[in-house]
Amino acid sequence: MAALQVQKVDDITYEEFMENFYKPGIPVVFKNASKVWKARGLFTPNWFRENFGDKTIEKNGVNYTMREVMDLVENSTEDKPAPYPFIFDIPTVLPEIVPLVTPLNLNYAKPNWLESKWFKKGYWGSATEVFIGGPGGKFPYLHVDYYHLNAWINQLYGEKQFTVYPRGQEEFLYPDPDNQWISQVNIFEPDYDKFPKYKNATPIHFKVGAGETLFIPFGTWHSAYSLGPTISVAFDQLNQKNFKDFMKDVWDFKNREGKAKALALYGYAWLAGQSCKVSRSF
Ligand SMILES: O=C(O)CCC(=O)C(=O)O
Ligand SMILES: [Fe+2]
Repeated sequence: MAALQVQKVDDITYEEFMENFYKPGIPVVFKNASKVWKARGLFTPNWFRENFGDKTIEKNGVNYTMREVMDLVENSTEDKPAPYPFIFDIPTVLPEIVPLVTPLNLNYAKPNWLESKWFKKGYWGSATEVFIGGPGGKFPYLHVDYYHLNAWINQLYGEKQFTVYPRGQEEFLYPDPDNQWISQVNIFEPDYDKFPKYKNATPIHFKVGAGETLFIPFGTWHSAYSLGPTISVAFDQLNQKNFKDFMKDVWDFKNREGKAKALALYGYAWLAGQSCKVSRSF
């Protein structure tokens, strides 16, 4: 029987996390995991304005400064929402905050081969990013994350509503035939004439507040809705458990760019995975 709610846990051990959530692939919210980050309690719209006000970001073809982004999300309303999400890539755009989100793994998201030198950040669908949004901001589609990576979403300011679906509901969710990772259903306003089987889907809605961390196991369909001005830090995880599915995606994605390229990159990723497995340091 699929879980119809997402549990919130406080101070569980790493072993408990692995047994009860990681291995069976069950989403969970940690109430306190990010207490090991200096970012917790520190990240606010004003803190970003004061420290990084001039950093710029492009969204839908428009350039914004951090200051403008914060003004937009603080003035956003459900009726007239600011664009969502604004994303700042941490390693390239905000490297100064890396020490504030260390250890990235929170002592739970390990092993993480994406932290090894073999899997350079920004490739293979992996990213470590700051997400900024305002009330009414909706993630544009229901989806599973590319490359079958696990996602870790750390809510550091404000509250977001997440929606996840128990595994095995693909047939109710109408993945786009050209892009299997994205659902054709607008879950915020489902068109049941077009997507009648969506009636059988059992979305699980829950809120994730400041200081909380959501673990989304690979292959879990999900989406998000910003309930107020929000700041979160998201990162991905890869290891032995999702490596086989990851490799299949590497093949499928890279094959679109030609067989020779796919072979070379597949070979590289396979070797990188073996190195991580053997070194056991991630
Ligand atoms: O926090 C959110 O808006 C969800 C982000 C997400 O699911 C993604 O970037 O893949
Ligand atoms: Fe996602």
